[in-house]
Amino acid sequence: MSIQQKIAAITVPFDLGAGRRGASQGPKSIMQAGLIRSIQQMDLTIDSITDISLGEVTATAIDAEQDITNLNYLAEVIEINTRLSEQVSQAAQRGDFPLIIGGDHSIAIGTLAGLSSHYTNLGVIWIDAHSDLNTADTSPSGNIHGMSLAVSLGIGHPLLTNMKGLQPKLKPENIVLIGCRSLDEGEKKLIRSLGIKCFTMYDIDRKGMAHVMQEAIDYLKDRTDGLHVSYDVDSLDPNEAPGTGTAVNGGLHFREAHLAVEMLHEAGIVTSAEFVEVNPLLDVNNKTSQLAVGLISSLLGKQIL
Ligand code: 5AB
Ligand code: MN
Ligand code: MN
Ligand code: MN
Repeated sequence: MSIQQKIAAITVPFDLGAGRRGASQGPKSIMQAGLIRSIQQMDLTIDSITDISLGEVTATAIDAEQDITNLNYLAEVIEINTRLSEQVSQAAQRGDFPLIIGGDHSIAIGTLAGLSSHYTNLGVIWIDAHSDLNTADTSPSGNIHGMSLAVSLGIGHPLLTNMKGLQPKLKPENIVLIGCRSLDEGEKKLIRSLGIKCFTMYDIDRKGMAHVMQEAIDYLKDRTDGLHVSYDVDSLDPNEAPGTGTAVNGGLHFREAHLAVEMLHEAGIVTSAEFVEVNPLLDVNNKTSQLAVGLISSLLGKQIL
């Protein structure tokens, strides 16, 4: 983001895309951990804070659909994401920096739908233990938070992929995955067949986070005209981020997780971001909410010295 740019914070207290409840309390907990104070200390301006809540779900279009197996809470996921996509699109239109606070990762569907029409080559850095590239056919759970990146590529149920018309929202060559260590078979096939750039935990161990991030930045900076950071806190090791619903061992350490966003800030190419999957019900002493505040602040330019 540029220093003159204003932040449009959008909170999404939604967790029906996940298998366990609790991520809906993420935004409140992250706010209580001092997000706004931390942003203001950096002399950045918050233009607006908009809360997207789930209204009454009138599932008529979906009731008429026959083929909705293995898509848990499809109507609710569509409803929340449709609302979110409107707000994100308006923020981007105003020239603000959209900062989305989840909520489970299914909300990336609405974020990316809202961003896509503002860019011809939107890039995405997806920092996550998972790749969220399942479809109803490949998902072991039916939970839509494990499908959001596939949906944004135009792969999935039409009621999800058609959101805001234009589709697909992303091109596979404009995506970089970072931190993967739990991929389902269908996801592995898709990553290989589409040639999606993927830095697994093996690559991070082998090359180091600084090297991986530099490669990711160099790869994306020339081919994209906007860059969205989609940060799932389960990318971190469960010792660092216990408050998340789908924790996987062998994740990013505290400094690696921060270095990633520090380098993204320094590169000056990030145009929007979302932080998702904080579940305060599973947290220990608010550790994960505090971590999220630190990561968001670093992405927005907080420096150690
Ligand atoms: B998260 C799993 N691949 O599809 C599935 O946390 C987990 O947004 C998905 O990355 C985790 O259910 C989704 C097994
Ligand atoms: Mn995820
Ligand atoms: Mn994940
Ligand atoms: Mn998760």
